[in-house]
Amino acid sequence: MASIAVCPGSFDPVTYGHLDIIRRGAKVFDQVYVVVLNNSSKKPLFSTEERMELLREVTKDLSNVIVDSYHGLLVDYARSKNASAILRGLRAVSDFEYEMQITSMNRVLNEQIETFFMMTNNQYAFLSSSIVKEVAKYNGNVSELVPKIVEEALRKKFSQNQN
Ligand code: COD
Repeated sequence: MASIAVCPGSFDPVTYGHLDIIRRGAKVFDQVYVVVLNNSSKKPLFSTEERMELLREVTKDLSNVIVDSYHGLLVDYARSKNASAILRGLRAVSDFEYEMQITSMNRVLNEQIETFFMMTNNQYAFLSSSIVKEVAKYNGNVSELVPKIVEEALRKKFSQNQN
């Protein structure tokens, strides 16, 4: 039976930290659905379509990765794809409390789906979409943090927002 995982997130926008987790996940699972979901505590800068487009572009060399989006509960999406795993990344102790909360909630909602955590690559331990947006907003250099296409999308987005 094929192992199917869902890698959920806001991906607003995708960073090298996300990409590292997706790439490593794609080596472990037969199929990985990278799904853009709504995190009700965040107000996204990029539309769902824009986030998906960037994700598609930066994962195009990974034949077992499918980019998707969903409005609803993650566990419902996972069930609809016959996924048995949720893949998440962990950066620091500060991530732990939040991850424990959503993992426990997801288990209450569907106890058939296991959550797997991958430790961040040390290189990306400090990296988040929020930090990238903060730096890009003030014209800082984000070339080490995100792929070129994301860097360009950020530049475009912030120059539009200034007009
Ligand atoms: N290194 C390693 N991992 C990283 C890094 C990094 N530098 N940066 C981010 N990550 C990991 C995160 O830890 C996370 O696992 C993943 O990448 C995505 O991160 P984000 O920040 O883009 O996504 P989140 O945390 O905002 O995603 C939250 C969800 C959208 C998944 C969540 O809100 C959700 O499931 N929403 C749908 C509604 C639902 O089902 N709610 C019930 C659960 S409470």
